[in-house]
Amino acid sequence: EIKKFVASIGITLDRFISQRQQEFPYAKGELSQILRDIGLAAKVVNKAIMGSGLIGIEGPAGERNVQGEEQQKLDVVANMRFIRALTKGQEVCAIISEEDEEMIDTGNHEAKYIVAMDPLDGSSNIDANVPIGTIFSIYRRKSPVGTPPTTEDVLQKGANQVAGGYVLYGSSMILTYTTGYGVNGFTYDHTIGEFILSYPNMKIKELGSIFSYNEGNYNDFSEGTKAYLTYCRNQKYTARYIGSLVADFHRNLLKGGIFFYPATSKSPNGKLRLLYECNSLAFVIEQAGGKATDGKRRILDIEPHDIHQRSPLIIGSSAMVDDVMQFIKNEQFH
Ligand code: P6P
Repeated sequence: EIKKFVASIGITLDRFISQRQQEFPYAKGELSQILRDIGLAAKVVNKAIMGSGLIGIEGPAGERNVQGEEQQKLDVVANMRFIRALTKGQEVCAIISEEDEEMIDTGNHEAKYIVAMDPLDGSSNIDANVPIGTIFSIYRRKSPVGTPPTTEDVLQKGANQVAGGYVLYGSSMILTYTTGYGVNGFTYDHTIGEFILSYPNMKIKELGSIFSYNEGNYNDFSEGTKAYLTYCRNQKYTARYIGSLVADFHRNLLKGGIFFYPATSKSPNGKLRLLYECNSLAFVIEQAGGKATDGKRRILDIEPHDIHQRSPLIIGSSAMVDDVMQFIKNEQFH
């Protein structure tokens, strides 16, 4: 076992995907190609991020994206890079991006897959040199191959994902994804320009001791949520919040913990996006043995009605998510 484990550590992303081909019985390499396209775009985006301080692309681009948020130049660069890589890879017929109001028809109408992505989440942190991330989900299209993609193709619940994951651009670049057969993390090795398997078969602790939320929203929280936060303090848990979803999520996945972004007065439906933030991370966390809910329902069961809809998100160690849900339930009886 040890020998196999040690041998598996040095494997590249490409080799890993090829070896795991049997996970996609119906695909003849298309899904593998999309994962490779994502890895390629991530390398290009990482290079842009590493150099952004020098070539002045970390400042606001002056435009605003569909969310009305100041669009940082790197957002634009990342969005364009992922769209270009996925379009050229020819395996994706439509893309949903946080940066684009409408669904993007790639023109690859023979392609069988859809990608929903946040090309660069946490971009307001870029100029503070805080880790940022790309979040993605991959679905099989519903409409017939050879026809233009439809809204029905992109408004699918998270449980339909064939793959989901994220890229973390931090002290190192890490690509973590699942295809429904466990979670694997790859660290980028600059010396050879490859992602190397560094976190095989990731599992989150059933009970962690980190809790992550924006304290500034505390007064907006429900009594049940507040009661749970008091419980965390009484348990002497550690409060950790970076304000960059992928960085907070990845730390909790590795160390055990819970992240939540409930509905607030400013974001009555929650702040995070269902299609390309909550669903992707919910798929990963469930495959790693954790849970993800909006406070009422399993995230992956939510039927989307709009490509940019938001959702409250409670995600992390299963025992901690169960505890929050218990506190929320108890609140209903008081
Ligand atoms: P707040 C970053 O802008 C982001 O979309 C996520 O990466 C992060 O988790 C969240 O917003 C932080 O939001 O309201 O706490 O600043």
